[in-house]
Amino acid sequence: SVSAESLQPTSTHDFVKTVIPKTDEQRERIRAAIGNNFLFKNLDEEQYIDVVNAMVEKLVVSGTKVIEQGGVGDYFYIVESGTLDCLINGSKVTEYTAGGSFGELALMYNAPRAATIVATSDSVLWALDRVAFRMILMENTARKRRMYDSFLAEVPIFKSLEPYERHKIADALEPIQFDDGQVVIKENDVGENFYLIEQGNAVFYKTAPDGAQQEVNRLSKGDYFGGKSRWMDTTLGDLLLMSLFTVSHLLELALLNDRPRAATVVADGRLKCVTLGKKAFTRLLGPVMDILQRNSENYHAILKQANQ
Ligand code: 1OR
Repeated sequence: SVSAESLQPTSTHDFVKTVIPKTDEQRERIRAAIGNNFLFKNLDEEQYIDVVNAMVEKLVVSGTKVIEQGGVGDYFYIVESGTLDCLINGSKVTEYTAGGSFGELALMYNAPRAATIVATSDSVLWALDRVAFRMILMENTARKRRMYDSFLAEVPIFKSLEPYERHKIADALEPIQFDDGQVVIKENDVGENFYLIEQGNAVFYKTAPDGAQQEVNRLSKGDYFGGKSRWMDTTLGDLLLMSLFTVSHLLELALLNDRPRAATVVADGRLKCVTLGKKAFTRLLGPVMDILQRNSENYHAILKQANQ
């Protein structure tokens, strides 16, 4: 089981900063690899430099076991290029491509490795040692996962996710707040974000033929919006219908069907949301597909919502 104690960050004075010399070209490649990863989003400049200094480049050939389930945690990995499979008890549960990361759990909880990670093509990885990970990345990651876990567990589309899958979504969420009367999205605008309401109320208005603003809906905690009018209806609706879709097909479809926002959304009182960008949502579609297959009751509920 997971003890709170294991989440105590390594204290600063125990920590001798690792500096592994790098060429400018390597630094640039690290920048590109971690630029696509949510866990690195909120680093200040010093933390960023510490991360880059501590990273070790690992070239692995296809077939290499990077992590073995049950083993001891030493490194956290970010994928620069290549592909890797993640297996639990011999069954594939997910895969990683450029910008993906894995191996944080054993470092966070002092637990055995929860899965095996094997390269399915020659890959370039950047590895961050246990001490640097705990020192720089762990606190933010753990806080965010804790903060959003019970909330995400109550949101219909995420309800039947495994806790670990919800943690990955928590990693990708960005908080955003609005004051009373502030416009969150505007009818006919083109926007990319999907919003989940964490606290407060949002009112939806549509412009009537005579130009008047008519209230058409009101949403509160746990409800979501923003995706429906533009790309999420496509992704969810079509995805649900064709579960064999690949992510790239979905993306194509979503882009072809780009539509402006269908309503204006205004904060009614203070409104706290978390937002998920299109890129993040797309990356998280894999698990969403699985959930839908796993839970056909949810499937129909979502389909209904998507078609409303
Ligand atoms: P680790 O340090 O335990 C294996 O080393 C890594 O596999 C683990 O950290 C995660 O980064 C990654 N459950 C646990 N670990 C997972 C999972 C996972 N997926 C990837 N890893 N589940 C699969 C979710 C799609 C949950 C299965 C119940």
